[in-house]
Amino acid sequence: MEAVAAIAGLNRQFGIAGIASVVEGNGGLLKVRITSPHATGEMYLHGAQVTSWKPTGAEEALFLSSRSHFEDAHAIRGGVPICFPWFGDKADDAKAPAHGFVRTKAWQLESIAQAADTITVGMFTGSDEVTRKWWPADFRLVHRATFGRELSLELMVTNTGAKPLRFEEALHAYYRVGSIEPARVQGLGGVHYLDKTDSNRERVQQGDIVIVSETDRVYLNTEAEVELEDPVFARRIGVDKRNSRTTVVWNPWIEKARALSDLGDDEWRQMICVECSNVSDFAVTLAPGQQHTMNTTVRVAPDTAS
Ligand code: TA6
Repeated sequence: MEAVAAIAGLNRQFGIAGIASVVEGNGGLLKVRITSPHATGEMYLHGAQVTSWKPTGAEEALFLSSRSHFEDAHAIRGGVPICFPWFGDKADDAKAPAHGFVRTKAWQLESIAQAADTITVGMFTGSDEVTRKWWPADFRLVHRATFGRELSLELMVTNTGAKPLRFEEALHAYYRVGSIEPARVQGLGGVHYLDKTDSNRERVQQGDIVIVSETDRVYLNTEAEVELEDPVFARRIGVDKRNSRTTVVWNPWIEKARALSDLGDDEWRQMICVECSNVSDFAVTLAPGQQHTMNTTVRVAPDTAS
């Protein structure tokens, strides 16, 4: 009964008839469902996580694991999880949750706005007694997702405390591919990267990225737009970004995929993560009251060449 009342209340306040509504999603978690002439999409309040974007006339662009958890304590495996305020393991606390704590937090709906061809959904969260246990700092986060022919995401961080704030962040996007083996990531040739499968050894990318084994790399000091070429789906996914100095590329391949309980054994073939981020030496520092916004825009285009 409570969920029904909460949903009704949120739809009265934010719903747009026939276009955007709050509904009960997997595991009873609430999500905003978008059905516009230009795209359909979904965004959960759990982690302010976009889990679907499908431009009209195109295939779903985001990968979502068939084995994902949809529970308070777990991150959703797929879509675009938000990593904040650290990336990967917390350097000084092995017990801390990987990729920070906001991807398992219940965010609040801030706004749903309709413009000519787009729908923008805004959600927010901030520091509280739980977050301060892991990270003694005060902050406010706003995540806005704009659904249309393109998908645009912006993550805005405000230092609401009295001390400088230093954090890492990533929009940990999972893109859906027809098959990973013939796929290629273009745009990072010549860029230095840290190879997390080889003790973070620093290397230089030679040409396109082709996935032939577990791949877990942090590309450094790059604001380059990348293109994901997917011959099986005969499409290209373009990802550009602003205020982001690192790009993470990840595919777990066979063994790592088997070790992940919330990923189907064979699903590594259908996904690749390309993550606009500010991690490692490119973590962001904000003075009290200061704000930082990282943006990414995703486009899907048929690949006439393949
Ligand atoms: O973004 C790549 C990465 O940091 C990998 O090291 C891998 O662990 C992946 O994220 C997934 O992390 P998760 O905590 O969601 O299992």
